[in-house]
Formats: sequence, C-alpha cells, structure tokens
Amino acid sequence: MEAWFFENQTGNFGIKIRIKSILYHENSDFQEISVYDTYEFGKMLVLDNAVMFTDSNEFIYHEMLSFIPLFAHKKPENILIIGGGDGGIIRECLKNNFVKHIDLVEIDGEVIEVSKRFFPQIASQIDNKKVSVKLEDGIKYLKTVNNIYDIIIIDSTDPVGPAEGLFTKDFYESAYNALKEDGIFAAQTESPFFNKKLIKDVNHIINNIYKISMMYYAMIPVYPSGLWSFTVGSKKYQPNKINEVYKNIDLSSLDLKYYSQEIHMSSFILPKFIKELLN
Ligand code: AG3
Repeated sequence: MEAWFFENQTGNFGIKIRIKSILYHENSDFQEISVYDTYEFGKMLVLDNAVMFTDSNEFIYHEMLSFIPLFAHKKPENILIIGGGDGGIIRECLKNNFVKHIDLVEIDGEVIEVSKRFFPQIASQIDNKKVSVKLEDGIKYLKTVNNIYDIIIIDSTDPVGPAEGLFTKDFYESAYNALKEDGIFAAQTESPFFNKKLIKDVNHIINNIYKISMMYYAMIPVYPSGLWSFTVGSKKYQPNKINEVYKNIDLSSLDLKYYSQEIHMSSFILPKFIKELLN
C-alpha cells in the first residue's frame, strides 16, 4: 500500500510526498514532531504537520537564512538564533570565521534531541564550544538582552502555535534593542503566494523599525508554493551587498550548494507581484 504525507496550505491546495516509513512521531510539550523517510528527498522533519526540511534540500533554507546576514555584516562575532533547534543555522553560521559565539534559544528541547538522532549531519555543530543552548521562550529571552548581538536570525515554524509571537511588532522591537548599533536581523517570512498579508505586515513593521529593510527569496521545493521569502532589517549595512571585507574570500571550501556571491545579490531582485506587496 502506498503511504503519502499531505501538508495543506489552503482548503484547496497542498503538497504531498510519498513516504517509505514513519521513523518518529511524538507530541512534545509544544508541538507534534514527526520524522518520515521519503522516497524523493530522504528523511524529512515535520512540526505540527508543516514540513521543516528534508535531507536532500535543507541546504537551501539554511544557507540562505544564514549567509545573507552573515556576509552583509563586517564582523559578525556574536550571533543569536531563535528557534533553529535542528542545528542547521548553527552549522552554516560557524562557516564564517568571524563568528565567536552563538546563542541558540529554542523553546522545544525535543526538536534538538530528534535532530541529533535522525539528522546528525544537520545537528553536527550543536555541541560546538562556540554554541550555548538555552531552552527558553525566545520572546521572553529577547526582552532581557540589550545591545549585544551582531546578528539575530529567526528560524521559526509558521506563525501558528509556538511561533505565533515571533511575527509581532513587539518581538521585532525587542530584537532591534538586542542588536548592536550595526546589527542585522533576518527571519523566514513564509510564501509570497499564500501569506501575502503576513509578508506585507511584517515588512511594514521592519521598515518602520530599521534604517534599512529588504526582502529576498529562495526556491525550496518542499515548502508550499516552492517560493520562500526572508526579511532582513539592518541598522547600517546594505543587506543585498556582500560586505567588502569578503571581497577576496574563497567560498569553495565552505561546502555551499545554493549560496554564491551572485545569489546574494540576485535573491533581492523580486518579481513584480512581490515588490507590489511591499509598497
Ligand atoms: N523552518 C520552517 C519554515 C516554514 C515551513 N513552513 C511550511 N512548511 N508550511 C524550518 C526550520 C529549519 N531549521
């Protein structure tokens, strides 16, 4: 018998992925966590029935959410990741030699455990000496810190359930205060096809808080619509430009499969309908 995983985006549209087996399925204190083995893309992590990544294309999201802020910044030493318990963003951030310390604030410790068990190549750097893991609510944590981070990355699930508060003005203001005077904020901000209002609202808020705000995108085949948006707010640096300190950098040793200097710039060139959303 064939078994399929479905993620519905609207009542009339969804994605389906054929699965070989269910490797894990538990309710944590915060959400339902599942790991499937799929025919097309290898193992897949699903939270509350939303696909987080698959083994074969997680690199796209993780590279793009990490490298854009990292390579726009002149000296990203102290990084905060909110969410991201799977470790993918940590792994990418540590490829930038300036990075001295990463705080990972993840509300759900089960996600970390599951990732270590089923996705060791993604979770590989969670126990790195440069990383401190804090199992707490990122919203509360951000209110306790001021002017200490060079970069804050929000690696969240969709804006329902535990991640809902990570898409609010209050939260974005706390992030602004937690950043140093040349800090950069970057967050995943959903599909431009299915989350128009969210994208419009988030961009409006970030635009009011930060000197510079921009949106960029990447192609992620396992997310609804395949086209995924990210929003950056920056206090000083142009996010769509690679900082000149990296002018002569050789990226070939960093095991990158999506990001390049050309992609850094081109991912900010938006299709007209997305641009119009932001006005
Ligand atoms: N964060 C997931 C982004 C949202 C996906 N949404 C969806 N499938 N409906 C991924 C976490 C990876 N570190």
